[in-house]
Amino acid sequence: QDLFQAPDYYNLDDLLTDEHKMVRDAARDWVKREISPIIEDAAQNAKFPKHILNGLAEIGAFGPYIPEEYGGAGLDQISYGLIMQELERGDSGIRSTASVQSSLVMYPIFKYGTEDQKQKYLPKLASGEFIGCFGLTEPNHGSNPGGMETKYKDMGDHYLLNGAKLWISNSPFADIAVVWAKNEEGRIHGLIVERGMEGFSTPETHNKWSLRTSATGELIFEDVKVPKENLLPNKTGLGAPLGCLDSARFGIAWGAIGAAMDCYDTALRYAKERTQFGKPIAAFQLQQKKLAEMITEITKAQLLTWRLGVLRDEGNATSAQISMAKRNNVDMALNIAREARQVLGAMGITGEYSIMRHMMNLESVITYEGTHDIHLLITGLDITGESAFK
Ligand code: TGC
Ligand code: FAD
Repeated sequence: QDLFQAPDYYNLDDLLTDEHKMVRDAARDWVKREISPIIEDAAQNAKFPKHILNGLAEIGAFGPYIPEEYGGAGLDQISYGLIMQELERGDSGIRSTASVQSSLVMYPIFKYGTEDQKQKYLPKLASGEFIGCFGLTEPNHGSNPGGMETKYKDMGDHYLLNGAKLWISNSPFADIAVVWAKNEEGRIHGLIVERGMEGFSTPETHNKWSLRTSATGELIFEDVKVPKENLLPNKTGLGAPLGCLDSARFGIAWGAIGAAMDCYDTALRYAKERTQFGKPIAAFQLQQKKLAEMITEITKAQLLTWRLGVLRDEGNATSAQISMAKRNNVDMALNIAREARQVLGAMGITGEYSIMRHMMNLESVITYEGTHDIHLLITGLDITGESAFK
């Protein structure tokens, strides 16, 4: 039975509208009903639970902020954040599937695509009939995607695509891939590649100790003929994929709070129930210090993301502000997972509790969408005006 109770130490619910709370509670109930009972088994067996795709679509997790005319839920950014928070409370891999679909596949088609592309793909992505993936990272270019080697050539009536992408969430079963590649002048463009195109394959990456409920793989392009109408025409250059990352990083900043909340709630309940030396371990100062620091950090992160959500809804959030929230909140969640695991002693390493799974998942979350180091450098650049990347 899922006993999770969301901490709200500063009455942050007062800052939410009725719609926010309704959307959040629907996602929370769905996670309790559909994710909690199956997630440990899925993680132990490293299997993405495909049967949940319809449910994710029903709670509006695919394209929450995409307008209803394209099948999206037409919600604001705070609602999007709250859905990601609830999903990641269940598992980072489930949130990953939803953030890739929403921010890395639907968002670029919505923002940079033609009307025909929007009509063709968005409703099917919103309903979960199509699953998408996003190919930016390459074997030789992770933190520095601008160095990408994947390229396409104009062949007159089609483009010819060659190259490879690595570490791509959802790739093994995705119906479409939004792929970033350079043209003959070295300018980056987005292309929609469909499963079944000749020369396109998506081998799965096995033996991950992290994000085991999410399928990760490669995208390999060997002379793939891509129809010209599959090019996203309305934004080019590295700023195009980075714009999608802003949206996904925003969702991750909220998602990480969900994972942290689950670790804290589990550790608090355990500490009250577990007795040693004739007392509940919650009565010992060292355990109280851990728990007190956890709720403090969660509360700070909640305030940060709420404010960021307001800024984003106003259209005023900068990329650097989003980067700071992603870095801070994922780091916070990982530290809480490590501390919470210790509160549970040996029980903390088992699959009876969610903490170790969150902890392992968060090792991916602190790496993807820009590593912790890269996000420190983004803030460094923003406040000093000096780029320390190169
Ligand atoms: P730089 O010269 O700074 O910028 C190139 C152009 O991009 C513009 N720009 C942005 N535009 C929109 N949003 C942003 N966040 C932007 N940041 C920069 C910039 O203005 C410039 O435009 P223009 O018009 O002047 O050309 O680029 P750089 O090569 O120095 O790189 C900067 C750096 C290192 C910050 C960037 O490359 C970076 O963020 N690297 C990290 C890579 C990364 O995050 N990869 C993520 C891959 S996807 C993924 O991990 C999905 S996991 C999904 C899941 O399962 O949840
Ligand atoms: P590298 O870039 O090789 O970095 C290695 C180390 O060097 C890191 O510690 C990094 O911080 C450090 N470093 C690099 N540059 C600097 C610098 N300038 N200064 C200081 N330190 C530096 N990508 C996609 O495109 N789509 C996806 O769907 C996707 N899903 C993913 C799913 C999972 C489970 C994982 C683990 C990754 C996924 N990624 C995806 C890839 C992810 O975005 C990259 O792993 C990430 O950007 C880091 O790249 P890298 O692994 O090549 O590390």
